[in-house]
Amino acid sequence: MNSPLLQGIDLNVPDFVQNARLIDWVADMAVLCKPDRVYWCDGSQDEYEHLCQQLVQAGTFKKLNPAKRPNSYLAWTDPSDVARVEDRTFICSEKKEDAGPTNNWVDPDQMRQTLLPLFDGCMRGRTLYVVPFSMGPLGSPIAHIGVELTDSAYVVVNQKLMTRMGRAVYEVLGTDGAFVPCLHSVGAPLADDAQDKTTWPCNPQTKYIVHFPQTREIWSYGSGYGGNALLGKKCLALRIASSMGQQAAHGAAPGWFAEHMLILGVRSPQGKKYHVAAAFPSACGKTNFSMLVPPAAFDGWRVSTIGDDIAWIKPQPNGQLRAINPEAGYFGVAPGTNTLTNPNCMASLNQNVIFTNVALTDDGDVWWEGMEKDSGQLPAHLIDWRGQDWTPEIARQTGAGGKLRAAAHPNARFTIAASNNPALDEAWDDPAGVPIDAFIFGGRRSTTVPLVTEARNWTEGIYMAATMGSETTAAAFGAQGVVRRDPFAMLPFCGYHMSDYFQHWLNLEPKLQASGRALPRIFCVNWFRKDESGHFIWPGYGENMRVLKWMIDRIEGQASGVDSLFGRAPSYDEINWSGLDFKPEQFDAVTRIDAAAWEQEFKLHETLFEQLADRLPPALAHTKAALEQRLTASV
Ligand code: SAT
Ligand code: MN
Repeated sequence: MNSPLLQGIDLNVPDFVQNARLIDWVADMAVLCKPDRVYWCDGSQDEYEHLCQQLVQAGTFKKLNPAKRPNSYLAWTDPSDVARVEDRTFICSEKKEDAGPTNNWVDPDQMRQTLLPLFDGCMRGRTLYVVPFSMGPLGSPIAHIGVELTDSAYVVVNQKLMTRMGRAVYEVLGTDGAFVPCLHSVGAPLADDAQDKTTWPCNPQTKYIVHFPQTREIWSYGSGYGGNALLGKKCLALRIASSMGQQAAHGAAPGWFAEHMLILGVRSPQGKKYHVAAAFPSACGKTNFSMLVPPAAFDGWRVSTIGDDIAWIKPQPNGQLRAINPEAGYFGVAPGTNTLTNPNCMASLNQNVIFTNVALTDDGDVWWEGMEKDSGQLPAHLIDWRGQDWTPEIARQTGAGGKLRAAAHPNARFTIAASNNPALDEAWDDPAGVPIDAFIFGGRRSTTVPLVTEARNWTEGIYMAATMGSETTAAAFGAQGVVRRDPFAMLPFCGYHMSDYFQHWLNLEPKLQASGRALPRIFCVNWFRKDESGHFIWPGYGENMRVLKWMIDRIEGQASGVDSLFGRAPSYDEINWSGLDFKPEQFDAVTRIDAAAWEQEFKLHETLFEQLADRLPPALAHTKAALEQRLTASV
């Protein structure tokens, strides 16, 4: 392949890139963004190390002490660029109604008119990296390929850990294979001296995270952080993919589902394997749950990880729902993680890690809030995520509300390849996926929602998932700790009208009926209930195995449960308490249904339904009426 010179930019197309549409698109985007050079990533280890070295030289990365944390790096972002920006995230479908009332919408033509001048020359002085990646096992019929063009080397090295990235993807693309074009710029062109004045280039004023579901394109401008910039994750694997899965449904075809769900495997001592997909909002412990270590009382049980954040679920002709993890790595929350809360995760972080916005220790290692539980003490001195001195004394003086000032940002993250995880499931990379036996939906709720209930039928389960609420976390900009409805934990990630999304899920039941196979069970959980003094009642983490085991007993017909307002619930003695001192009063405190609180809760469900009224499936309104009637009958 020759290398055309476009308006002074050498495209440098390597021989192994043969896809005409890809080459044309890169050429067009290079002309638009005007980088100094174009570099086609091959995904090799050499390339990774070279780029990390370059990031160290630029001051973006600090190389950690190799004796403590081999092959690992620490990045500190601009303090304005630390989380997803939901109010700058757009679904630009042709019609506003198709984006629905929960998404920001702008007419696609108008959005292009806004974006083109922003992208014009946005990569001046920088390199345009071509990053080919596969979401899902390479070449698998359920995988989709994306190509991200980015001017951030930080994005390239993260994508290397998070996805199947590199030369093999160009091979799968061949001469005419399809891909989702993902254009990303930090939005900080360099002046003539081509020297960054900052170690975290971004655009503090202007950010756009834009999805065009009809043409399946992603355009992201102004942020270098996480889901704003690693476009395979929330943008492609959730927003674009959710819309692709729904568009694939017609007639008897059920389509497929791109979900904000972890996938875990549970193996019984007898060797029977179950698979569970669980939806929780960002920063609610999905990584912890997917790497759970069962307590000693569950000797012989093993939990293994298929995925920690996203599931693509494909209904099969035999009625099975098979799920794959489209990602190949984890971008997890560091603060709170320690060997007590998640020993598997701590072991995954021993080497080959990119840390973002955690603190730096004096011996060149990392630290975050929660690690003091392992060592029994706070470090005497750190450099915090803003690059400032941190001592317990300074933290006490500068903290707000009687708390120590945090050394790590609350949304600080680690990036690792899935292969780092000692609890990785043997089938995690299987192109056929794993069969799902149960779905779990959970939010972060201090009150109201009980520890666990099982839906009485499919529609009631969809209702539970659709009306899920959660206290907001540091994963997105905005006030924290406020309860917001987060249907299926998909509020920020659904690429189309939320009511149509509910209908897509409801349609599964009639469409799979012909197979004769029962649909997966649906459970609703809340690990986060607090007592009057504000302490968590449920111990959580590994102890969640006790709840998981009850679910398996339900699947096996070994626990009858008791009737509850919100489905079937366990009785105290259906849970294995061996090795845990958890009294019936405490159990009552995490499972009790407070009628007054639920009356309020149904009002909040109503607010959501009013917002979605134009297309809300009637089945959900009927379920709500039935549940409210139960509540009235119970008081
Ligand atoms: O920053 S990300 O969007 O990748 C993480 C999250 O919100 O869960
Ligand atoms: Mn997530």
